Amino acid sequence: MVYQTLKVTEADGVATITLNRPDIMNALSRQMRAELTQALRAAHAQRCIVLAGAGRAFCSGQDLTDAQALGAFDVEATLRDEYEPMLRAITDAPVPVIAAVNGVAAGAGANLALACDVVIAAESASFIQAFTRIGLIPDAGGTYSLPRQIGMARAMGATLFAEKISARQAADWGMIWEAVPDAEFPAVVAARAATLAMGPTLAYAALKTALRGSFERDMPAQLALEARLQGKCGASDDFREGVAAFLGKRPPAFTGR
Ligand code: T3D
Repeated sequence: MVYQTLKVTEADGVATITLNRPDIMNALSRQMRAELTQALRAAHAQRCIVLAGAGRAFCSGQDLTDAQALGAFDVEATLRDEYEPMLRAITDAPVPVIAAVNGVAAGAGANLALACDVVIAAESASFIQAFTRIGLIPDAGGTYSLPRQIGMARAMGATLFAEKISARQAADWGMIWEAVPDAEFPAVVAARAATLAMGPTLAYAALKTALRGSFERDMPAQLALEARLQGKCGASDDFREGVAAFLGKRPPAFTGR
């Protein structure tokens, strides 16, 4: 599949989707949202997905020239019909999705990254909840993910002041998994992706289901869900292989089944 706004590569079970409009910091146009949703869904067949940005930014959020050009822009419909399917293609992916944040992630670009399962940022990267700067509230899942990830006080401050949050601060707050030195960033992302692509994919899908909805369930419901999901994992080839590898003192060769 050829995309106008993305670069997509596949190797060794890893699909790398790169937002590719570097001249405007990979802003999300209508076309990019449609292509990204399609590319993410296609990548569900791989064993790990990496979402990255071309050039010096990860993503600057909504393409504001697109919004202006469209005139009477129906923001509610855009969020419902274009942003939600794109974000659900990440959260509902049956494989881990890594956001490789190479540079600034602003507005919906920040929340696109935060929707991913693991966020790895270069130390020079930053996150900006830019919405109130232009008279909007955080969207693209920001009002859902931020209080859960960094707590209400920081979510309030980050969105009201709309200040730049460094990658290091984001990691210290628990907003992202890790901030790594710029020189090591590509190698760390590649190594993390390779680890996940060789992992027990079935268990990864189950743990995403268990963790992602856990704030909405009480303890008994969560225990029941864990038992049901673990029942599936316990019947998998990967569980048998994991135990055999442990007892045989060798690395496991997971197949994702
Ligand atoms: O509308 C709806 O559907 C609702 C949904 C809203 C979701 C949202 O995401 S709202 C928030 C939208 N995003 C922003 O408000 C961020 C706007 N961008 C910036 O604040 C800054 O560009 C950055 C902090 C991201 C980077 O700053 P800097 O100084 O490193 O770069 P720059 O010079 O500002 O940007 C470089 C170019 O990219 C520049 O174009 P030029 O002057 O070289 O021709 C700039 O206009 C362009 N650009 C950056 N962000 C966007 C953009 N063009 C269109 N849309 C953008 N979001």
